[in-house]
Amino acid sequence: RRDVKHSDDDLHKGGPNIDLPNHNSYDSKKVEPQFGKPKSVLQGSRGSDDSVIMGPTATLKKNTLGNFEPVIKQSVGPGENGEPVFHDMSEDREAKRQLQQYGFNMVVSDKIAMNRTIPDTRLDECKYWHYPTDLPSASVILVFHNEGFSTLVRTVHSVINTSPPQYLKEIVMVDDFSDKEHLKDKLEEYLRQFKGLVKLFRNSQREGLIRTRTIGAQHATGDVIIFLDAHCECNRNWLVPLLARIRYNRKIMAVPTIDGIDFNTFRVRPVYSHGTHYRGIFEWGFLYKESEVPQRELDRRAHFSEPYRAPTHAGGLFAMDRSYFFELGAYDDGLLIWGGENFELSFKIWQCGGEIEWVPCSRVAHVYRNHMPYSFGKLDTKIPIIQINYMRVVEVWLDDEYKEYFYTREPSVRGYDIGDISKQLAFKKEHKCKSFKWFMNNIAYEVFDRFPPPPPNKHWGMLEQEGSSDCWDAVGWSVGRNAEIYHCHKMGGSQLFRLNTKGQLASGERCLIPKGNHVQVTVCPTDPSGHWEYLDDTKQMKDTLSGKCAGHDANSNVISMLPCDSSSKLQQFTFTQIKQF
Ligand code: UD2
Ligand code: MN
Repeated sequence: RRDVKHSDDDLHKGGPNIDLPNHNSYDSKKVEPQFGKPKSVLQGSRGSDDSVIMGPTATLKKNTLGNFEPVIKQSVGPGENGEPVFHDMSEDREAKRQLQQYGFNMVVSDKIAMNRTIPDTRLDECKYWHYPTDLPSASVILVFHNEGFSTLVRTVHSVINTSPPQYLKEIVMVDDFSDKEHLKDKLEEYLRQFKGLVKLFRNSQREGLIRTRTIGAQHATGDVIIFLDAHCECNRNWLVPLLARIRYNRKIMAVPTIDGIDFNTFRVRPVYSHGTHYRGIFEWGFLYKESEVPQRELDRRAHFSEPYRAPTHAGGLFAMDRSYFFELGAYDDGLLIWGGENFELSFKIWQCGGEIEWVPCSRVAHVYRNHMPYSFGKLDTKIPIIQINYMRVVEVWLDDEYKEYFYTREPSVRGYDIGDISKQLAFKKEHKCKSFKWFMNNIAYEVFDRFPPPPPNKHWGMLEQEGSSDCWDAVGWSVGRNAEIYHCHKMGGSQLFRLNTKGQLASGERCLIPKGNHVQVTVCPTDPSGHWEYLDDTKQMKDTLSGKCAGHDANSNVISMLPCDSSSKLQQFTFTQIKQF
């Protein structure tokens, strides 16, 4: 067991509001650590699945003397402590305009101090961890495309204010070909105050966030790279717990817990209530999901606030050893603009010998936009680029049986030309990476409980009404709404349906279920079955439970459940497969 030492030399001056760490002013009587009895022996012992659990990265002590706990000086002002801020009535038009442009309310953001404090959302126990001081240095990488000014530079301030300077080597900013005026000279001038600690690079063409991150990593010089979105605020002592995990094992990707910043009020709120841990998983269309950490994983640890392993992560915020990132080939450079890169890196890490850990004591808040404000540029693809990205990941990292689950969930993209993946396949072979089955059985084992393998599709396509150009529509997949009938737009989306061999009718990740006299859009039940039957000869959609058939209400957009009448054109529908390419 390595000796954990700490010295007062590590003291440094933090930003205007936050001193990191102040060893002497802590009142230890105020908060008592919750020392649970360790459930199992820590420090490199072997768990039941024969893997090494938790390493000597930190020790839990009864005081915070000598660890990295900051003392926060509370300021007064709009948004302090993460309180919500509102704009005046007179600013309403401008606020709406900015919301439209950035996906968040820049009028409100502009009112909030660059160094505002946010609430400590960590578990109490987090204050008492003592970390080693011989930690790797970090380069924080911020890639951005047409971001708002105050949110972008507040991210920079926040990183500096909350990071012990001896570990923050630099902040690497990469501008992904923005065209907003405030991101040009004004930004460069603003960044001068940081005297070289913040480095700015610019792409000469739009690369998308994925390639831009790799570019940022190439410019970085720290031992560890940490990616953050360009609209984040870091919480107390967020950096050290991440670095400590990588110091213990350089093949660990360490992921902070992401709290939410409201896009309208910039209120900061913890993402989860205390007492439950979540981790990143996926469903078979590769929509990212978070789910309670299985007990089996929790039991590998001794203390509730310790890191735990996770199958994947949201994408934006994580720390990795820089050279390990490049040993893995960085991101697949065939991935376009946005989406799926989290799965690519995650599967590659797990299948090729690394680990992903979520670190509950490291928390960073992120503004979730209300909509995506930017376009994907002029890419000439016939299916959505996100699907192309998913297909690249699926074709490289999934075994055949699992690939089939994806194409069952997304039947209309099967066969699309996704470009060259030979480099990725060669990497997988050379590094003797494990199978997806291994990953599913050992790491992502709750995925099958939440999202069982989808039975094959019996029919899929648009559900087109006979003799018309009208189609079933799951209207934006809004849960609780009734499905309706609209002009067939042939773009897939919520007009693309699948009927599986077990009678479940679905569109995307939503299901359609007869409810009263209508057909309701619902969250799919875990069991992928239902009561729909498609009658090939009469072209009717029948509910075998009620014996009724679906029909277009002649005078409205409504789909009704009616007594079956095979002669009525209003009850005749065909599944028309959509070829988007
Ligand atoms: C989530 C991730 C994001 C990324 C994405 C999937 C979190 C909190 N966010 O979406 O990091 O993994 O899923 O790919 O996990 N940007 C560019 N060039 C572009 C587009 C975006 O540099 O062409 C920048 C953008 O300014 C921002 C970052 O990339 O700093 C992430 O973009 P986002 O905030 O729009 O993505 P988000 O949070 O919806
Ligand atoms: Mn974001």
